[in-house]
Formats: sequence, structure tokens, C-alpha cells
Amino acid sequence: MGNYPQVDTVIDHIPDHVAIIMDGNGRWAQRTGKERKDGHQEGMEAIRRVSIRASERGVKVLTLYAFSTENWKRPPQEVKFLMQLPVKFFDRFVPELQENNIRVNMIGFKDKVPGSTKKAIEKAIDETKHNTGMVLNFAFNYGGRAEIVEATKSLFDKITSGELNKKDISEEIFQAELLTNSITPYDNVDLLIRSSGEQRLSNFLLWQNAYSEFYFSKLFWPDFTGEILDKALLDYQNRSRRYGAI
Ligand code: V07
Repeated sequence: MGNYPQVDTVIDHIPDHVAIIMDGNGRWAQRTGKERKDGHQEGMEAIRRVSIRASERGVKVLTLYAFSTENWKRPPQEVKFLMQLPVKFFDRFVPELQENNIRVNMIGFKDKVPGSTKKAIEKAIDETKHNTGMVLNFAFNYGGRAEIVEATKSLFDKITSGELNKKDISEEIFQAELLTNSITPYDNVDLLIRSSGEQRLSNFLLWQNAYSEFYFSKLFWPDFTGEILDKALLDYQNRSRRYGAI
């Protein structure tokens, strides 16, 4: 466990599920006169820092928006590079994930994802499946609307086969069809963070963000640190204190 005197005593109400839109990797590179690739590379280091801090703080699930279903529209050579990042990420960070008792999970659509990428993700999930600490949940080839459409199709199938009655569809039953059923009971996001100054949801966990607090940082994702995560956690805590007082 790390020793962080200012905040150890202050943060006492930790959100179970934190979700992050890791924006600004390209702009970080541009600002520094580097290539976009370098921005993505540094973005992975930020994932390492923030994951370990979140796990030390007692977050139960950290969901990271790594690749959206819209990202396929980027230039082919960038898509190709991005698809190699899970492989690089796990090659480097699996030992550290083990040391920190972190379990890997993924939500998203496996179609269109190259075989080598799928293999790397499945291997990391398998190698960390016995870890009992924080779940590091990658939203990879994920889209919120597509997720809701797929859930609807699945419910339709269950009705057609007689497994389910229309009158029994509830929010709970619907939610269980979403990809986040794999992180239950923490399906719903408590704190949503977006870096780089944008203040949009961008099709990320539409259902699951229904009651979340939003925290926006102007920092580009590669500049994100454990201290900034602590700031977001403190802000979250102070908001829930205010609501608690009413
Ligand atoms: C990506 C680096 C971080 C900043 C955001 C954009 C670039 C880690 C992953 C990843 C994904 C799935 C997985 C393990 C790791 C990743 C993409 C981009 C597409 F199971 N970083 N990272 N995937 N960047």
C-alpha cells in the first residue's frame, strides 16, 4: 500500500464503479510535437498509474473506454496500431496487475477485432481470473446504443422461445442482458471521468450512467496521474456529503 498523507485521512467514501473516457492522446502528442503513436503509448502509462491508484483506494471496478464502435472510421493504419495496444499492454503490465490483485475484464463486441488482439485479451482475463481485488474493465469495441439493441434482441429471443414473459420485463431483467452483467453487482457507474476538456458522453455506458456523478478534467489523458484521480475521488466524496446532508 502506498503512503499518501494528504488524502489517506480525507477520502472515506469511495465510488464502487469509476468509468473513464481517456481523451486527448492525439492532442497531447500534437502539443509536444510528437506522433499520435507516442500519445497512445503514454496513454498506456497513464492507465498503469491510475489503475494502481484506483485499486489502492478501494474502487471495485474501473472501466476504461479504450475503443468505441465509431473508432473504426479512423485511418486504417491508426486502427491497426490501436488494435495492437492490448497485446503491448498485457505484455508489459500483467505482472503488475498480479502484484496488485487486479482482475481483467472486457466489455464490447468481439466481431471485427483481430484474432491476435482477442487472444491477448482472453489470455490476460484467464491469467488474472483468480484475483480478488479491483476489476480493470476494458470497454473495447464498445458502443452504448449497440449494447442496448443487442440486449433487446436477446430478450426477444427469450420471449420467442417461451423462456420469458413480456409482462416480466423489468429494469432489472433488462439490465441483466447488458454487457455489464459481467461486473454485477457494480453494473452502474458511480463516477464518470473524462479528460481533455470535452464534456460529452459519446455513447459510453448510456444505461449505466443514469445516476452517475460526472468529473471533467482539462488535462490530456497521458498527463493524468494518481493525484488527479484522488482529486476526482475527493470531489465525488464532497458531492455525496452534500446530498447526504439534505
Ligand atoms: C489504447 C492507450 C490508452 C489511451 C487511450 C487510447 C490509446 C490499453 C488498451 C487495452 C485495451 C483492451 C485491453 C487491454 C488494453 C488500449 C486501445 C487503445 C484501443 F484488454 N490502452 N489502449 N486499447 N490506448
